[in-house]
Amino acid sequence: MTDRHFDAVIVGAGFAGMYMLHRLRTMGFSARVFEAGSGVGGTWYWNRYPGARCDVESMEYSYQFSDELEQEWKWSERYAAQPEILRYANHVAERFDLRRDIQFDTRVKAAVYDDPTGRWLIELADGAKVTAAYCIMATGCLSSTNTPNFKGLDAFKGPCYHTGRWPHEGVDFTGRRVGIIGTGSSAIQSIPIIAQKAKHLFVFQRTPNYAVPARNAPMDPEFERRFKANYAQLRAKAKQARTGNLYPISEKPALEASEEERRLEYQARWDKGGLGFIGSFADLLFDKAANDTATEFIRSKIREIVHDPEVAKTLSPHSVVGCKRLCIDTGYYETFNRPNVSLVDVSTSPIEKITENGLEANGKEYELDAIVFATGFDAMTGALFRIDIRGIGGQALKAKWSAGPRTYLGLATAGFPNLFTITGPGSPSVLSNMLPSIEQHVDWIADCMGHMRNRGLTRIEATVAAEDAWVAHVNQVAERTLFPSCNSWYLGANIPGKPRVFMPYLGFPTYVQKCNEVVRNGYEGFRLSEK
Ligand code: NA7
Repeated sequence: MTDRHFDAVIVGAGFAGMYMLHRLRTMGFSARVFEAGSGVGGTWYWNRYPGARCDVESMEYSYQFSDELEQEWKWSERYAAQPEILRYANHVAERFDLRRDIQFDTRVKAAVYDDPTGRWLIELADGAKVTAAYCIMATGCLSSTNTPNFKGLDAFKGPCYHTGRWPHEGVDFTGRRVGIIGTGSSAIQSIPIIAQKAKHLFVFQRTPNYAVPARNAPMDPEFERRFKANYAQLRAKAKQARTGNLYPISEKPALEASEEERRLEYQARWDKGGLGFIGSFADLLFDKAANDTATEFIRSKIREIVHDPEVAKTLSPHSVVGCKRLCIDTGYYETFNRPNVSLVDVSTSPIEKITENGLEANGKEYELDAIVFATGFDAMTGALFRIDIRGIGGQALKAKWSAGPRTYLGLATAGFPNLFTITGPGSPSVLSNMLPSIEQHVDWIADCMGHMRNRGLTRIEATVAAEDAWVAHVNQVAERTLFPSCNSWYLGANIPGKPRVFMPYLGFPTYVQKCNEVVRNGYEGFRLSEK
Protein backbone atom coordinates (compact mmCIF):
# COMPACT_ATOMS: atom_id res chain seq x y z
CA MET A 1 0.00 0.00 0.00
CA THR A 2 1.30 3.47 -0.81
CA ASP A 3 1.58 6.10 1.88
CA ARG A 4 -1.50 8.33 1.95
CA HIS A 5 -2.84 11.26 3.90
CA PHE A 6 -6.37 11.60 5.33
CA ASP A 7 -8.22 14.24 7.28
CA ALA A 8 -8.94 11.53 9.82
CA VAL A 9 -7.86 8.02 10.58
CA ILE A 10 -10.39 6.09 12.64
CA VAL A 11 -9.29 2.98 14.50
CA GLY A 12 -12.03 0.37 14.77
CA ALA A 13 -15.19 -0.40 12.77
CA GLY A 14 -17.59 -1.07 15.61
CA PHE A 15 -20.62 1.17 16.12
CA ALA A 16 -18.35 4.10 17.05
CA GLY A 17 -16.03 3.86 14.06
CA MET A 18 -18.88 3.28 11.61
CA TYR A 19 -20.85 6.36 12.64
CA MET A 20 -17.68 8.47 12.87
CA LEU A 21 -16.87 7.56 9.30
CA HIS A 22 -20.39 8.37 8.16
CA ARG A 23 -20.44 11.78 9.88
CA LEU A 24 -17.03 12.83 8.59
CA ARG A 25 -17.75 11.75 5.05
CA THR A 26 -21.06 13.62 5.07
CA MET A 27 -19.11 16.74 6.04
CA GLY A 28 -16.68 16.28 3.16
CA PHE A 29 -13.70 15.10 5.21
CA SER A 30 -11.55 12.28 3.94
CA ALA A 31 -11.42 9.39 6.41
CA ARG A 32 -10.05 5.89 6.57
CA VAL A 33 -11.05 3.24 9.08
CA PHE A 34 -8.65 0.46 10.06
CA GLU A 35 -10.22 -2.61 11.60
CA ALA A 36 -8.45 -5.71 12.94
CA GLY A 37 -11.46 -7.97 12.26
CA SER A 38 -12.70 -9.10 8.87
CA GLY A 39 -16.04 -7.35 9.26
CA VAL A 40 -17.85 -4.49 10.99
CA GLY A 41 -19.54 -4.70 14.39
CA GLY A 42 -16.70 -4.54 16.94
CA THR A 43 -17.87 -6.19 20.17
CA TRP A 44 -20.63 -7.93 18.22
CA TYR A 45 -18.18 -9.20 15.65
CA TRP A 46 -15.94 -10.88 18.25
CA ASN A 47 -18.30 -11.97 21.04
CA ARG A 48 -20.04 -14.91 19.36
CA TYR A 49 -20.20 -17.19 22.37
CA PRO A 50 -23.41 -19.20 22.89
CA GLY A 51 -26.14 -17.00 24.33
CA ALA A 52 -24.39 -13.68 23.61
CA ARG A 53 -27.11 -11.07 23.83
CA CYS A 54 -27.33 -7.36 24.58
CA ASP A 55 -28.51 -6.41 28.08
CA VAL A 56 -30.09 -3.19 26.79
CA GLU A 57 -33.49 -3.55 25.10
CA SER A 58 -33.19 -3.70 21.34
CA MET A 59 -35.52 -0.76 20.64
CA GLU A 60 -33.04 1.38 22.59
CA TYR A 61 -29.79 -0.25 21.48
CA SER A 62 -29.61 1.22 18.01
CA TYR A 63 -28.51 4.33 16.15
CA GLN A 64 -30.77 7.35 16.16
CA PHE A 65 -29.01 9.54 13.58
CA SER A 66 -31.27 8.40 10.73
CA ASP A 67 -35.06 8.35 11.04
CA GLU A 68 -35.32 6.04 8.04
CA LEU A 69 -32.89 3.54 9.51
CA GLU A 70 -34.72 3.66 12.83
CA GLN A 71 -38.06 3.03 11.16
CA GLU A 72 -37.06 0.36 8.68
CA TRP A 73 -35.05 -1.95 10.95
CA LYS A 74 -37.09 -4.60 12.73
CA TRP A 75 -35.79 -6.23 15.89
CA SER A 76 -37.16 -9.69 16.48
CA GLU A 77 -36.79 -9.89 20.27
CA ARG A 78 -36.97 -7.71 23.36
CA TYR A 79 -33.19 -8.18 23.74
CA ALA A 80 -31.32 -8.77 20.51
CA ALA A 81 -28.94 -11.71 20.28
CA GLN A 82 -25.44 -11.24 18.88
CA PRO A 83 -26.20 -12.55 15.34
CA GLU A 84 -29.05 -10.06 14.96
CA ILE A 85 -26.97 -7.11 16.19
CA LEU A 86 -24.22 -8.11 13.79
CA ARG A 87 -26.79 -8.24 10.95
CA TYR A 88 -27.85 -4.73 11.96
CA ALA A 89 -24.22 -3.50 11.86
CA ASN A 90 -23.82 -5.03 8.40
CA HIS A 91 -27.08 -3.47 7.26
CA VAL A 92 -25.85 -0.04 8.37
CA ALA A 93 -22.52 -0.59 6.60
CA GLU A 94 -24.36 -1.39 3.39
CA ARG A 95 -27.04 1.24 3.67
CA PHE A 96 -24.50 4.04 4.12
CA ASP A 97 -21.92 2.46 1.83
CA LEU A 98 -19.31 2.45 4.58
CA ARG A 99 -17.13 -0.49 3.53
CA ARG A 100 -15.32 1.35 0.75
CA ASP A 101 -13.48 3.42 3.37
CA ILE A 102 -12.83 0.60 5.83
CA GLN A 103 -9.72 -1.51 5.58
CA PHE A 104 -10.39 -4.85 7.31
CA ASP A 105 -7.90 -7.39 8.68
CA THR A 106 -5.65 -4.49 9.54
CA ARG A 107 -4.40 -3.90 13.04
CA VAL A 108 -2.98 -0.49 13.87
CA LYS A 109 0.42 -0.92 15.48
CA ALA A 110 1.39 2.66 16.29
CA ALA A 111 0.05 6.20 16.13
CA VAL A 112 2.72 8.86 16.56
CA TYR A 113 2.18 12.62 16.59
CA ASP A 114 4.70 14.50 14.51
CA ASP A 115 5.06 17.96 15.99
CA PRO A 116 6.75 19.73 13.06
CA THR A 117 4.02 18.76 10.57
CA GLY A 118 1.16 18.51 13.08
CA ARG A 119 0.22 15.17 11.57
CA TRP A 120 -0.43 11.75 13.05
CA LEU A 121 1.68 9.00 11.59
CA ILE A 122 -0.24 5.74 11.70
CA GLU A 123 1.67 2.52 11.32
CA LEU A 124 -0.17 -0.66 10.41
CA ALA A 125 0.78 -4.18 11.42
CA ASP A 126 2.10 -4.96 7.92
CA GLY A 127 4.46 -1.98 8.13
CA ALA A 128 2.42 0.32 5.84
CA LYS A 129 2.10 3.92 7.03
CA VAL A 130 -0.47 6.64 6.49
CA THR A 131 -0.77 10.15 7.90
CA ALA A 132 -3.79 12.01 9.21
CA ALA A 133 -4.67 15.40 10.61
CA TYR A 134 -6.82 13.74 13.29
CA CYS A 135 -6.51 10.33 14.86
CA ILE A 136 -9.75 8.99 16.31
CA MET A 137 -9.74 5.94 18.53
CA ALA A 138 -12.98 3.97 18.19
CA THR A 139 -11.38 0.97 19.81
CA GLY A 140 -14.21 0.04 22.18
CA CYS A 141 -14.34 -0.37 25.94
CA LEU A 142 -14.38 -4.17 26.09
CA SER A 143 -12.27 -5.32 23.18
CA SER A 144 -8.92 -6.38 24.62
CA THR A 145 -9.54 -9.86 26.05
CA ASN A 146 -8.05 -10.98 29.35
CA THR A 147 -6.71 -14.51 29.67
CA PRO A 148 -5.18 -14.91 33.14
CA ASN A 149 -1.65 -16.19 33.14
CA PHE A 150 -2.48 -19.64 34.57
CA LYS A 151 0.40 -21.99 35.14
CA GLY A 152 0.54 -24.60 32.37
CA LEU A 153 -1.66 -22.57 30.01
CA ASP A 154 -0.19 -24.31 26.96
CA ALA A 155 -0.20 -27.79 28.47
CA PHE A 156 -3.87 -28.62 27.79
CA LYS A 157 -4.26 -30.92 24.80
CA GLY A 158 -7.89 -30.07 24.13
CA PRO A 159 -9.26 -26.82 22.66
CA CYS A 160 -9.44 -23.57 24.66
CA TYR A 161 -11.86 -20.78 23.81
CA HIS A 162 -12.23 -17.22 25.05
CA THR A 163 -15.80 -15.90 25.03
CA GLY A 164 -14.57 -12.63 23.51
CA ARG A 165 -12.81 -14.40 20.58
CA TRP A 166 -15.29 -17.15 19.80
CA PRO A 167 -14.77 -19.20 16.59
CA HIS A 168 -17.03 -18.00 13.79
CA GLU A 169 -18.08 -21.51 12.89
CA GLY A 170 -19.36 -22.11 16.45
CA VAL A 171 -18.40 -24.92 18.81
CA ASP A 172 -20.26 -28.17 19.33
CA PHE A 173 -19.94 -29.29 22.94
CA THR A 174 -22.12 -32.37 22.52
CA GLY A 175 -20.92 -35.20 24.72
CA ARG A 176 -17.88 -33.27 25.96
CA ARG A 177 -16.62 -32.48 29.44
CA VAL A 178 -16.33 -28.72 29.51
CA GLY A 179 -14.75 -26.42 32.09
CA ILE A 180 -15.72 -22.74 32.13
CA ILE A 181 -13.64 -20.26 34.12
CA GLY A 182 -15.46 -17.13 35.29
CA THR A 183 -18.99 -16.19 36.26
CA GLY A 184 -19.34 -12.70 34.76
CA SER A 185 -21.95 -11.70 32.23
CA SER A 186 -20.43 -13.74 29.37
CA ALA A 187 -20.37 -16.90 31.50
CA ILE A 188 -23.86 -16.28 32.88
CA GLN A 189 -25.22 -16.05 29.33
CA SER A 190 -23.32 -19.02 27.95
CA ILE A 191 -23.50 -21.52 30.85
CA PRO A 192 -27.20 -22.43 30.39
CA ILE A 193 -26.66 -23.10 26.69
CA ILE A 194 -23.38 -25.01 26.99
CA ALA A 195 -24.97 -27.13 29.76
CA GLN A 196 -27.69 -28.28 27.37
CA LYS A 197 -25.10 -29.93 25.13
CA ALA A 198 -22.14 -30.84 27.31
CA LYS A 199 -21.77 -34.25 28.89
CA HIS A 200 -20.68 -32.40 32.00
CA LEU A 201 -20.05 -28.72 32.68
CA PHE A 202 -17.73 -27.62 35.50
CA VAL A 203 -18.16 -23.96 36.42
CA PHE A 204 -15.08 -22.52 38.15
CA GLN A 205 -16.33 -19.58 40.18
CA ARG A 206 -14.01 -17.16 41.96
CA THR A 207 -16.64 -14.53 42.79
CA PRO A 208 -20.40 -15.05 42.53
CA ASN A 209 -22.34 -12.43 40.60
CA TYR A 210 -25.86 -11.07 40.83
CA ALA A 211 -28.11 -11.97 37.93
CA VAL A 212 -31.67 -10.81 37.28
CA PRO A 213 -33.89 -12.55 34.71
CA ALA A 214 -33.93 -10.95 31.26
CA ARG A 215 -37.49 -12.11 30.50
CA ASN A 216 -36.53 -12.03 26.87
CA ALA A 217 -39.42 -12.57 24.47
CA PRO A 218 -40.29 -12.11 20.80
CA MET A 219 -40.87 -8.46 19.96
CA ASP A 220 -44.46 -7.43 20.61
CA PRO A 221 -45.60 -5.81 17.32
CA GLU A 222 -47.85 -3.34 19.14
CA PHE A 223 -44.99 -2.28 21.44
CA GLU A 224 -42.73 -1.84 18.42
CA ARG A 225 -45.38 0.20 16.57
CA ARG A 226 -45.92 2.53 19.50
CA PHE A 227 -42.19 2.86 20.08
CA LYS A 228 -41.50 3.72 16.45
CA ALA A 229 -44.35 6.22 16.40
CA ASN A 230 -42.74 8.05 19.34
CA TYR A 231 -39.08 7.34 18.75
CA ALA A 232 -37.86 10.95 19.00
CA GLN A 233 -39.68 11.63 22.28
CA LEU A 234 -38.58 8.33 23.79
CA ARG A 235 -34.95 8.88 22.81
CA ALA A 236 -35.09 12.37 24.31
CA LYS A 237 -36.60 11.01 27.51
CA ALA A 238 -33.88 8.34 27.80
CA LYS A 239 -31.24 11.04 27.55
CA GLN A 240 -32.56 12.62 30.74
CA ALA A 241 -31.79 9.46 32.71
CA ARG A 242 -28.49 8.84 34.47
CA THR A 243 -27.77 5.80 32.28
CA GLY A 244 -29.35 7.00 29.04
CA ASN A 245 -31.84 4.13 29.27
CA LEU A 246 -35.60 4.25 29.51
CA TYR A 247 -36.09 1.96 32.48
CA PRO A 248 -37.59 3.96 35.34
CA ILE A 249 -35.39 4.93 38.29
CA SER A 250 -37.51 5.48 41.37
CA GLU A 251 -37.10 8.73 43.30
CA LYS A 252 -37.85 7.01 46.58
CA PRO A 253 -35.00 5.90 48.87
CA ALA A 254 -35.22 2.21 49.79
CA LEU A 255 -35.03 2.88 53.51
CA GLU A 256 -38.03 5.20 53.38
CA ALA A 257 -40.16 2.35 52.07
CA SER A 258 -41.64 -0.32 54.33
CA GLU A 259 -40.31 -3.85 54.07
CA GLU A 260 -43.47 -4.93 52.25
CA GLU A 261 -43.28 -2.01 49.82
CA ARG A 262 -39.67 -2.92 49.04
CA ARG A 263 -40.51 -6.56 48.51
CA LEU A 264 -43.33 -5.65 46.11
CA GLU A 265 -41.11 -3.27 44.16
CA TYR A 266 -38.23 -5.74 43.86
CA GLN A 267 -40.65 -8.48 42.86
CA ALA A 268 -42.26 -6.27 40.20
CA ARG A 269 -38.85 -5.39 38.72
CA TRP A 270 -37.73 -9.03 38.94
CA ASP A 271 -40.88 -10.06 37.07
CA LYS A 272 -40.39 -7.39 34.41
CA GLY A 273 -36.76 -8.44 33.98
CA GLY A 274 -33.66 -6.55 32.95
CA LEU A 275 -31.35 -3.84 34.22
CA GLY A 276 -34.31 -1.85 35.57
CA PHE A 277 -33.97 -3.84 38.79
CA ILE A 278 -31.23 -1.43 39.85
CA GLY A 279 -33.68 1.48 39.50
CA SER A 280 -36.05 -0.02 42.11
CA PHE A 281 -35.03 2.69 44.56
CA ALA A 282 -33.15 5.95 44.23
CA ASP A 283 -30.32 5.15 46.60
CA LEU A 284 -29.32 1.59 45.71
CA LEU A 285 -25.98 2.69 44.27
CA PHE A 286 -25.34 5.25 46.98
CA ASP A 287 -26.28 3.76 50.35
CA LYS A 288 -24.99 0.39 51.54
CA ALA A 289 -27.93 -0.23 53.87
CA ALA A 290 -30.34 0.41 50.98
CA ASN A 291 -28.32 -1.86 48.72
CA ASP A 292 -28.41 -4.63 51.36
CA THR A 293 -32.20 -4.79 51.00
CA ALA A 294 -31.86 -5.49 47.27
CA THR A 295 -29.10 -8.07 47.68
CA GLU A 296 -31.08 -9.97 50.29
CA PHE A 297 -34.00 -10.10 47.86
CA ILE A 298 -31.80 -11.59 45.11
CA ARG A 299 -30.25 -14.10 47.51
CA SER A 300 -33.75 -15.19 48.53
CA LYS A 301 -34.50 -15.80 44.84
CA ILE A 302 -31.33 -17.87 44.43
CA ARG A 303 -32.36 -19.97 47.46
CA GLU A 304 -35.79 -20.45 45.90
CA ILE A 305 -34.46 -21.47 42.48
CA VAL A 306 -31.46 -23.63 43.34
CA HIS A 307 -32.41 -26.94 44.95
CA ASP A 308 -29.14 -27.77 46.71
CA PRO A 309 -28.74 -25.31 49.64
CA GLU A 310 -24.92 -25.58 49.55
CA VAL A 311 -24.83 -24.72 45.85
CA ALA A 312 -27.29 -21.86 46.42
CA LYS A 313 -25.05 -20.51 49.16
CA THR A 314 -21.93 -20.66 46.96
CA LEU A 315 -23.82 -18.89 44.15
CA SER A 316 -24.97 -16.10 46.48
CA PRO A 317 -22.91 -12.92 46.37
CA HIS A 318 -22.53 -10.68 49.41
CA SER A 319 -21.04 -7.70 47.60
CA VAL A 320 -22.93 -4.57 46.54
CA VAL A 321 -25.39 -5.21 43.71
CA GLY A 322 -24.79 -2.98 40.68
CA CYS A 323 -21.20 -2.34 41.74
CA LYS A 324 -20.10 -4.77 39.06
CA ARG A 325 -22.40 -4.54 36.07
CA LEU A 326 -25.62 -6.35 36.91
CA CYS A 327 -25.95 -9.54 34.86
CA ILE A 328 -29.12 -10.31 32.96
CA ASP A 329 -29.76 -14.02 32.61
CA THR A 330 -31.97 -16.62 31.05
CA GLY A 331 -32.09 -19.73 33.22
CA TYR A 332 -28.68 -19.22 34.86
CA TYR A 333 -29.42 -20.23 38.44
CA GLU A 334 -31.79 -23.00 37.22
CA THR A 335 -28.88 -24.55 35.31
CA PHE A 336 -27.25 -25.53 38.61
CA ASN A 337 -30.14 -27.96 39.23
CA ARG A 338 -29.01 -30.05 36.27
CA PRO A 339 -27.22 -33.29 37.10
CA ASN A 340 -24.55 -32.56 34.48
CA VAL A 341 -23.46 -29.22 36.00
CA SER A 342 -21.03 -28.81 38.92
CA LEU A 343 -20.09 -25.57 40.61
CA VAL A 344 -16.45 -25.46 41.72
CA ASP A 345 -15.69 -22.75 44.25
CA VAL A 346 -12.20 -21.35 43.63
CA SER A 347 -12.62 -18.34 45.90
CA THR A 348 -10.35 -19.50 48.68
CA SER A 349 -7.76 -21.42 46.71
CA PRO A 350 -7.18 -20.25 43.15
CA ILE A 351 -7.03 -22.47 40.09
CA GLU A 352 -3.61 -24.07 40.54
CA LYS A 353 -2.75 -24.94 36.99
CA ILE A 354 -3.96 -26.10 33.61
CA THR A 355 -2.81 -29.65 32.93
CA GLU A 356 -2.60 -31.83 29.85
CA ASN A 357 -5.98 -33.36 30.71
CA GLY A 358 -7.81 -30.48 32.32
CA LEU A 359 -7.40 -28.26 35.27
CA GLU A 360 -6.28 -28.48 38.88
CA ALA A 361 -8.19 -26.66 41.59
CA ASN A 362 -8.74 -27.26 45.29
CA GLY A 363 -6.11 -30.01 45.16
CA LYS A 364 -8.11 -32.01 42.63
CA GLU A 365 -7.71 -32.57 38.89
CA TYR A 366 -10.82 -31.99 36.76
CA GLU A 367 -10.63 -33.96 33.52
CA LEU A 368 -11.89 -31.87 30.64
CA ASP A 369 -12.25 -32.06 26.86
CA ALA A 370 -12.51 -28.28 26.39
CA ILE A 371 -11.88 -25.14 28.43
CA VAL A 372 -13.82 -21.89 28.08
CA PHE A 373 -12.22 -18.71 29.38
CA ALA A 374 -15.03 -16.35 30.31
CA THR A 375 -12.46 -14.20 32.04
CA GLY A 376 -13.36 -10.80 30.64
CA PHE A 377 -11.40 -7.89 29.29
CA ASP A 378 -8.70 -5.37 30.01
CA ALA A 379 -11.44 -2.77 29.90
CA MET A 380 -11.38 0.81 28.64
CA THR A 381 -7.61 1.28 28.41
CA GLY A 382 -6.52 -2.18 27.20
CA ALA A 383 -7.28 -1.64 23.52
CA LEU A 384 -5.60 1.78 23.52
CA PHE A 385 -2.44 0.43 25.15
CA ARG A 386 -2.12 -2.29 22.54
CA ILE A 387 -1.33 0.54 20.11
CA ASP A 388 1.91 2.44 20.62
CA ILE A 389 0.32 5.89 20.90
CA ARG A 390 2.81 8.72 21.24
CA GLY A 391 2.11 12.43 21.59
CA ILE A 392 4.27 15.56 21.78
CA GLY A 393 7.96 14.80 22.33
CA GLY A 394 7.38 11.07 21.81
CA GLN A 395 5.54 10.69 25.14
CA ALA A 396 3.78 7.32 25.28
CA LEU A 397 0.10 7.32 26.27
CA LYS A 398 0.80 4.23 28.36
CA ALA A 399 3.45 6.13 30.32
CA LYS A 400 1.26 9.18 30.75
CA TRP A 401 -1.57 6.98 32.06
CA SER A 402 0.63 4.71 34.18
CA ALA A 403 -1.19 5.73 37.36
CA GLY A 404 -4.60 5.59 35.65
CA PRO A 405 -6.19 7.22 32.61
CA ARG A 406 -6.16 11.03 32.50
CA THR A 407 -8.56 12.62 30.06
CA TYR A 408 -10.61 15.72 29.53
CA LEU A 409 -14.22 14.56 29.14
CA GLY A 410 -13.00 11.11 28.11
CA LEU A 411 -12.51 12.67 24.68
CA ALA A 412 -8.96 13.99 24.69
CA THR A 413 -5.77 13.96 26.71
CA ALA A 414 -3.21 16.76 27.16
CA GLY A 415 0.00 16.29 25.19
CA PHE A 416 -1.79 14.44 22.39
CA PRO A 417 -3.16 17.10 20.01
CA ASN A 418 -5.87 16.10 17.53
CA LEU A 419 -6.30 12.70 19.16
CA PHE A 420 -9.85 11.83 20.16
CA THR A 421 -11.16 8.81 22.03
CA ILE A 422 -14.78 7.79 21.49
CA THR A 423 -16.32 6.71 24.81
CA GLY A 424 -12.90 6.97 26.43
CA PRO A 425 -12.22 6.65 30.17
CA GLY A 426 -13.77 9.59 32.00
CA SER A 427 -16.94 9.53 29.88
CA PRO A 428 -20.24 7.76 30.73
CA SER A 429 -19.54 4.94 28.23
CA VAL A 430 -20.09 1.61 29.99
CA LEU A 431 -22.30 3.16 32.68
CA SER A 432 -24.66 4.33 29.97
CA ASN A 433 -26.42 2.92 26.96
CA MET A 434 -23.40 2.69 24.63
CA LEU A 435 -25.17 3.61 21.40
CA PRO A 436 -26.43 7.08 22.43
CA SER A 437 -23.09 7.71 24.17
CA ILE A 438 -21.23 6.82 21.00
CA GLU A 439 -23.43 9.10 18.92
CA GLN A 440 -23.00 11.98 21.33
CA HIS A 441 -19.21 11.62 21.20
CA VAL A 442 -19.08 11.23 17.44
CA ASP A 443 -21.29 14.30 16.95
CA TRP A 444 -19.16 16.31 19.36
CA ILE A 445 -15.92 15.34 17.57
CA ALA A 446 -17.37 15.91 14.08
CA ASP A 447 -18.78 19.31 15.09
CA CYS A 448 -15.43 20.23 16.60
CA MET A 449 -13.60 19.31 13.40
CA GLY A 450 -16.13 21.37 11.43
CA HIS A 451 -15.62 24.33 13.75
CA MET A 452 -11.84 24.07 13.32
CA ARG A 453 -12.09 23.89 9.54
CA ASN A 454 -14.43 26.87 9.34
CA ARG A 455 -11.99 29.00 11.29
CA GLY A 456 -8.80 27.82 9.63
CA LEU A 457 -7.66 26.10 12.83
CA THR A 458 -5.66 22.91 12.65
CA ARG A 459 -4.62 21.98 16.17
CA ILE A 460 -6.66 21.22 19.28
CA GLU A 461 -5.27 20.04 22.58
CA ALA A 462 -6.79 19.66 26.03
CA THR A 463 -5.09 21.76 28.69
CA VAL A 464 -3.51 20.08 31.70
CA ALA A 465 -5.61 22.24 34.03
CA ALA A 466 -8.91 21.19 32.39
CA GLU A 467 -7.83 17.58 32.41
CA ASP A 468 -6.80 17.65 36.08
CA ALA A 469 -10.11 19.24 37.05
CA TRP A 470 -12.08 16.67 35.03
CA VAL A 471 -10.20 13.68 36.47
CA ALA A 472 -10.82 15.04 39.98
CA HIS A 473 -14.51 15.52 39.20
CA VAL A 474 -14.90 11.96 37.81
CA ASN A 475 -13.36 10.65 41.03
CA GLN A 476 -15.53 12.81 43.26
CA VAL A 477 -18.67 11.58 41.54
CA ALA A 478 -17.52 7.94 41.87
CA GLU A 479 -16.67 8.41 45.55
CA ARG A 480 -20.24 9.45 46.29
CA THR A 481 -21.37 6.03 45.06
CA LEU A 482 -20.81 2.44 46.13
CA PHE A 483 -18.90 1.66 42.90
CA PRO A 484 -15.40 1.82 44.42
CA SER A 485 -16.32 -0.88 46.96
CA CYS A 486 -15.82 -3.96 44.77
CA ASN A 487 -13.17 -5.41 42.48
CA SER A 488 -14.77 -4.58 39.15
CA TRP A 489 -13.32 -3.99 35.72
CA TYR A 490 -14.71 -0.41 36.02
CA LEU A 491 -11.82 0.03 38.46
CA GLY A 492 -9.32 -2.06 36.52
CA ALA A 493 -9.30 -4.42 39.51
CA ASN A 494 -9.63 -7.55 37.33
CA ILE A 495 -6.18 -7.08 35.77
CA PRO A 496 -3.17 -7.77 37.99
CA GLY A 497 -1.00 -4.66 38.30
CA LYS A 498 -3.53 -2.29 36.71
CA PRO A 499 -3.94 0.90 38.80
CA ARG A 500 -7.17 0.96 40.75
CA VAL A 501 -8.95 3.99 39.31
CA PHE A 502 -12.66 4.32 38.60
CA MET A 503 -12.75 4.89 34.84
CA PRO A 504 -16.30 5.68 33.66
CA TYR A 505 -18.32 8.79 34.54
CA LEU A 506 -21.68 8.40 36.21
CA GLY A 507 -24.40 10.66 34.84
CA PHE A 508 -25.19 10.87 31.15
CA PRO A 509 -27.28 14.11 31.25
CA THR A 510 -24.77 16.06 33.38
CA TYR A 511 -22.03 14.89 31.09
CA VAL A 512 -23.81 15.99 27.91
CA GLN A 513 -24.55 19.36 29.49
CA LYS A 514 -20.86 19.79 30.34
CA CYS A 515 -19.77 18.86 26.78
CA ASN A 516 -22.24 21.37 25.35
CA GLU A 517 -21.11 24.09 27.75
CA VAL A 518 -17.50 23.53 26.73
CA VAL A 519 -18.49 24.19 23.11
CA ARG A 520 -20.63 27.23 23.99
CA ASN A 521 -17.67 28.68 25.87
CA GLY A 522 -15.44 28.46 22.81
CA TYR A 523 -14.06 24.98 23.54
CA GLU A 524 -13.20 25.86 27.09
CA GLY A 525 -10.39 23.71 28.43
CA PHE A 526 -8.92 23.14 24.99
CA ARG A 527 -6.21 25.13 23.26
CA LEU A 528 -7.10 25.71 19.59
CA SER A 529 -4.57 27.12 17.16
CA GLU A 530 -3.70 27.52 13.51
CA LYS A 531 -0.60 25.42 13.90
P1 NA7 B 1 -16.23 -10.08 33.56
O1 NA7 B 1 -17.50 -9.50 34.00
O2 NA7 B 1 -14.96 -9.32 33.82
O3 NA7 B 1 -16.11 -11.54 34.20
C1 NA7 B 1 -14.91 -12.25 34.20
C2 NA7 B 1 -15.05 -13.45 35.10
O4 NA7 B 1 -13.83 -14.20 35.07
C3 NA7 B 1 -15.29 -13.08 36.56
O5 NA7 B 1 -16.17 -13.98 37.13
C4 NA7 B 1 -13.89 -13.23 37.16
O6 NA7 B 1 -13.87 -13.47 38.53
C5 NA7 B 1 -13.38 -14.41 36.39
N1 NA7 B 1 -11.92 -14.51 36.44
C6 NA7 B 1 -11.04 -13.63 35.92
N2 NA7 B 1 -9.79 -14.03 36.20
C7 NA7 B 1 -9.90 -15.19 36.89
C8 NA7 B 1 -8.97 -16.09 37.47
N3 NA7 B 1 -7.65 -15.86 37.39
N4 NA7 B 1 -9.44 -17.18 38.11
C9 NA7 B 1 -10.76 -17.41 38.21
N5 NA7 B 1 -11.70 -16.59 37.68
C10 NA7 B 1 -11.26 -15.50 37.05
O7 NA7 B 1 -16.23 -10.38 31.99
P2 NA7 B 1 -17.46 -10.78 31.05
O8 NA7 B 1 -16.90 -11.08 29.72
O9 NA7 B 1 -18.29 -11.81 31.69
O10 NA7 B 1 -18.35 -9.49 30.99
C11 NA7 B 1 -17.79 -8.23 30.61
C12 NA7 B 1 -18.87 -7.25 30.31
O11 NA7 B 1 -19.44 -7.56 29.03
C13 NA7 B 1 -20.05 -7.26 31.23
O12 NA7 B 1 -19.84 -6.51 32.38
C14 NA7 B 1 -21.16 -6.67 30.35
O13 NA7 B 1 -21.04 -5.28 30.34
C15 NA7 B 1 -20.82 -7.18 29.00
P3 NA7 B 1 -13.71 -12.22 39.59
O14 NA7 B 1 -15.04 -11.56 39.61
O15 NA7 B 1 -12.63 -11.32 39.00
O16 NA7 B 1 -13.31 -12.85 40.84
